Amino acid sequence: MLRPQDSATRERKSLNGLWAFRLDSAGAGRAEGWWRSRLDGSREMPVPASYNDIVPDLAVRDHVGDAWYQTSVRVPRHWTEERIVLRFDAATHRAVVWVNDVQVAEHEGGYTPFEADVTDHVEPGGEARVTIVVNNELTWASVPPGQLGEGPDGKRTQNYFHDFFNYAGLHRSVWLYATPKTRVSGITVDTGLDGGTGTVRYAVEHVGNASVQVALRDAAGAEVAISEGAEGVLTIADVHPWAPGDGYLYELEARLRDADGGLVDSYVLPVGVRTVEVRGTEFLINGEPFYFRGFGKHEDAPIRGKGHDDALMVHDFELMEWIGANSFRTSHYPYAEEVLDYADRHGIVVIDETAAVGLNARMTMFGRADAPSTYTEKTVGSETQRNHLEAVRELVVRDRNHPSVVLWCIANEPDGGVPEARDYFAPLFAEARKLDPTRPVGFVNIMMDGPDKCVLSELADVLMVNRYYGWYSQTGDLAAAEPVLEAELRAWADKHGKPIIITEYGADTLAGLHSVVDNPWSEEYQVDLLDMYHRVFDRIDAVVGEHIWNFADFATRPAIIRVDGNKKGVFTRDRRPKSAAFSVRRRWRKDL
Ligand code: BDP
Repeated sequence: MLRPQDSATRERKSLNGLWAFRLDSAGAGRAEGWWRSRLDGSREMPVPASYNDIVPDLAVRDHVGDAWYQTSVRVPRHWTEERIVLRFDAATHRAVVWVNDVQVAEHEGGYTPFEADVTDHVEPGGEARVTIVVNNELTWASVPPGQLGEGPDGKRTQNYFHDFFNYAGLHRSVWLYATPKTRVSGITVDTGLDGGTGTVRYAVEHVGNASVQVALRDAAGAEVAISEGAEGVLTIADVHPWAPGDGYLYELEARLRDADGGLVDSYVLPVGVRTVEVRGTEFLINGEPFYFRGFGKHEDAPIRGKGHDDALMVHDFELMEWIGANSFRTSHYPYAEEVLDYADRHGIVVIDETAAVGLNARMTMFGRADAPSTYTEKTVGSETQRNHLEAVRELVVRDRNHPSVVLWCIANEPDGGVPEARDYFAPLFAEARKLDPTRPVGFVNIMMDGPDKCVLSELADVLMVNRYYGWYSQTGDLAAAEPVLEAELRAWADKHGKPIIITEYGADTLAGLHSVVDNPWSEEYQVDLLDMYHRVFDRIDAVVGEHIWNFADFATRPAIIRVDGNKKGVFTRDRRPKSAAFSVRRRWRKDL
């Protein structure tokens, strides 16, 4: 699905702003047809944003069920010959959309876009009512999973198995856009390097009768290659590769022409020419060993929750540059496409993750006698797997043209210690590889499934592991934690001979709490714990990356191990540095 853009033949109109909004715990709106008229009793709600923290009311913050958004849009009057499309960059976690009285779209999954051709339902020059019901319920079948329950007052309650707040709403932009009826409908590119020569293998899909021409321009706008036909290879002499720290982008323009040579459609795609390869225990970008320095992040901020915000995004990238990070993981869901565009332009490397977090009954219900096993038809079963497969597809299809993305992550900390895990995961790995044979595929391993236990690591090209020695075990005892960490990482290296990225390690830290002795929660303890991990990483050749958990403190639901959220950030939630930010910067910014 191509993103909306303004081009020689295309135009888009943002629907961002204040929408009418109404909660609907009882689910009455679907039966009563709330889309048929103006939303009664609504309040105003910003889009994009999570709705949860906008209103100072627990009933909004902890709402479970449907929430309705409505706006009206004036369709540009000159869109008379066009195909008109309504697109949501995300609606968390599922949605149904109406234009005026007609249902036009339905989508499952909170972090990938969807759209509807609404040409037949709107009038150029006229106004159209757009209504969307967004539902935030998580069940065993959804990705991520959760469990619905009932409180003593008969109210629906939501339990879930991931450690971040279940924000919901319209988190990303909404667009009305126009394309010609004969149009480019998809583009994929794979790039290669051979000495100083670069190649861009492309495939352009289109709808309607037209011939395809593809041109490639360099960053200065000079045309460097041109090709006729829907598929082909563009060759670039003296190529400027995309590389970590050097986000050099070419611009590929796909043009459709009619029989007289007239321009029918034009779509412009930024392209970075680079290669990715796993060889032995090395992770190679453009044939050079790459070492990941950075963070697991979240889309999370006060007030707006998971709503995309350009100011916050640019600030986060600036802080990452300040500290010397060269990469991050989109833990634990696909991020806004604006984030990947920025990473492309700035040479930041991305591990791109699906929303499959918390597929682990043993972990999440630890110690409970009634803990179900993870992979059953009543828990993570075939319906979950179908949704998960679709989540993998939507991620790869959405993001495969981004040079910044170098590795697909299918899930975070699933239960990988039981044989059923393989049956569940093997088709997901196969699908990712089928859709994109050019990138390695992995998943993130949980601490309790060590190298002798994990049955999934065989399937992965790269080992990604989250470890919390010195925090969740050996708490406060770094001297005890160090040898355990080292022994385990060595065991992984010996067993698989694959590159290892430590995708999470860290300590909850309350900014402003200081201690002269190793004292968990203090700023000094975070510094010391990270130092200890770094010493170990430097002793093991197979370790090719360190992603600290987390870039910044983030919201979680209330829990006795959480003080106003998860505090493992190197920055606070409002992006102030803790002491660790400076010590990490000294390690990562050797140039200073
Ligand atoms: C890991 C999870 C991450 C949590 C982290 C923690 O992958 O989402 O936030 O632990 O406990 O298990 O801080």
